[in-house]
Amino acid sequence: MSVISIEREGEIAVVTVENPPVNALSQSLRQGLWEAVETLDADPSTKAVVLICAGRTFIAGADVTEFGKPPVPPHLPDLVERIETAAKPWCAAIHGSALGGGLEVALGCRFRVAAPDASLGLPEVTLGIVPGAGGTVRTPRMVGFPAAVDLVTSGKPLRAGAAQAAGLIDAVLAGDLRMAAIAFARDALNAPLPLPASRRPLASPDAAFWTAHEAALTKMAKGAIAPLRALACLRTAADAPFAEAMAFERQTFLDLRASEQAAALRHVFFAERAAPRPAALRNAEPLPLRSVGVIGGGTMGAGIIAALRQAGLPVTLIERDDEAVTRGLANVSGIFAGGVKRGRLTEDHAAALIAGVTGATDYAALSDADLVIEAVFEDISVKRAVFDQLGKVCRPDAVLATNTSYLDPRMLAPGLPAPERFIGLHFFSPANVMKLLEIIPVPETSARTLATGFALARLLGKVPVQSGICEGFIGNRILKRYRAAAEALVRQGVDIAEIDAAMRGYGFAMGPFEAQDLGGLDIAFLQREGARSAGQDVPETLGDVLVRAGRKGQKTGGGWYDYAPGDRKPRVSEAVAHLLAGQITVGPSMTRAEIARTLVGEMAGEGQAILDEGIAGKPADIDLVEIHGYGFPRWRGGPMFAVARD
Ligand code: 3H9
Repeated sequence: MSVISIEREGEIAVVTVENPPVNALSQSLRQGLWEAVETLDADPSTKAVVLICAGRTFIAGADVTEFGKPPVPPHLPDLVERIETAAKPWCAAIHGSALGGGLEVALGCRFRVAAPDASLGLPEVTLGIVPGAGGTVRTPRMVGFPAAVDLVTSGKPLRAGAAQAAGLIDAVLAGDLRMAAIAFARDALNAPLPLPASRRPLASPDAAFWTAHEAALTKMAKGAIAPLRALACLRTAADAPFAEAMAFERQTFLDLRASEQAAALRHVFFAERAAPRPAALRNAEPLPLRSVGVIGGGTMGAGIIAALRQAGLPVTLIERDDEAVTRGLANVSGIFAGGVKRGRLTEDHAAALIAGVTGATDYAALSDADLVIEAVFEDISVKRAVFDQLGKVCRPDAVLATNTSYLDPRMLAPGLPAPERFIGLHFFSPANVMKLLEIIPVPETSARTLATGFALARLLGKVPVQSGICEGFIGNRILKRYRAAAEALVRQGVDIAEIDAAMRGYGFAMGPFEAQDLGGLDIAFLQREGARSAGQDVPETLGDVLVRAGRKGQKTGGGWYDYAPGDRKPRVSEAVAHLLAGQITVGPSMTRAEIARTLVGEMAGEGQAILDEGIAGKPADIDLVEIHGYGFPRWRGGPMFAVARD
């Protein structure tokens, strides 16, 4: 089947691309488009060409599956140039997403029009590469350098309206895009043609512009190379003639395409796309989700409610008394108010979001909920009491979920009628921000309930990973080993600050000790104490020594570090050195690279144990957990990927 078809509407030819699922620029599509240009150039009855796509989107980019292979002609930069120099003007009619190579093809067209909900962008840096077909050279000629730098180095797309305001497209067209684009092209023939993108004049910024962007990007990229290389391409586009800038961009693209970082980011790209739809659930029909109940309006419950509301679901919050309901609703409002303050939400939108939350103290308010998520205190008897109530009031087909992070879900709902609808849904705090959702079936959980968990993740835009049952599930179990390994290094005489610096150097936003100071050392301490009082043999950790001395982290003015009042900057602590002195035996010194390699190796070691025990299904799941729940640098591909490539 041909990926290209051509139809005639009078003097306008319509070239339709049909290369499912996302019209990626495979070799056959590039070839097909090339031949379409040739055919239409030779056709005297055609005066202009509309390029449009079938299916859910415009061309979503180069075909990422071809990236591991040698490039086969026609190469994309040549195709874009061929379209740009066609004898007839081409007009890209964009719906869905015009991304990467898709936008580059559109930039080769003389005109670009888009449906109101279309988005346009150059996400190449998120794949560890730079645009490779003129994206860094043509874009600034259309929108100027400040906007081009944002588009190219952030990888974030623009919606059609913003793209038009920036000058990236000529018009936003409502209604039937094909008909509107044909009318647009016909009209355009009545006026002189605009210059092609490659021939438009440029306003080059001064050196200070580049220095400022370079400094900001170096800080933000935390070791990722593509954003800075993309900036270098843009700078070349400012300083060099068009052809030279194109050659520089192409070489950078080819170099990066073969890089470790690009391989890691491709691994994450495909893992993320596979995660929401596990093959094992292909035939399982999820329960439709129309309304959700949340038990508990504390930090976690409020975050979950905010996430549900942002996905458009009405939510009922249950708390134990009116005062707690008011507090819970205030917590949710606080999250939306934060969104307004940061400019992410309008006042009206925030008001509509909070209006969709109903507070209640009577569980009967959940009698028609499709899904209820319990987010109360981590205590078996408190949680059991919740599921006891839910078993009485909820529909027998309603899915009932626990958000426990450490308790064994099998212990939480004994005697629940229809236990096949019970499941663990482990959100990460703040639940409206963090992308990870661990999904934990118990032995009774049905495929339909499990599929509902995955459907919820898709609705919320989360990255779901199925976990078996073990202490801490996948993520917190690896975290425990990571922290223990970091403490082991301290016991061998490695400086706390050196370990944190090593992990920051590796690409984490924070090292393990800074992160504990921020989150508080007491939660894990209390868990260990709980296990000790239940008779388990839990050796004393260095963290325990600090908590017993009143050092619970930033909130007490000190943890692994000291903090000056009102200042979050960690300062090396004499007091900690003194407290831990008896536990440290100075061993051989380690470089930062050795420290990072040791700790990532420990994470991967725990990941392997988790795989061997069947707790996780595949290494990529562990990588997703670490990247989306624990700040593992995305461009390293996750601990399993990184260690396998080491
Ligand atoms: C580039 O263009 C470089 C150029 O500058 C230079 C070249 C010289 N290739 O996400 P979904 C598959 S770099 C191959 O679930 P949605 C995906 O794996 C590229 N396959 O759909 C999945 O497969 P399956 C720049 C791709 O509706 C299926 O399509 N472009 C590609 O939620 C559906 O994907 C990008 O980075 C691809 N490029 O979202 C765009 N893209 O069904 C990346 C997707 O077997 N793509 N697939 O699991 C996206 O952002 C989203 O897919 C999109 C649709 C928004 C388009």
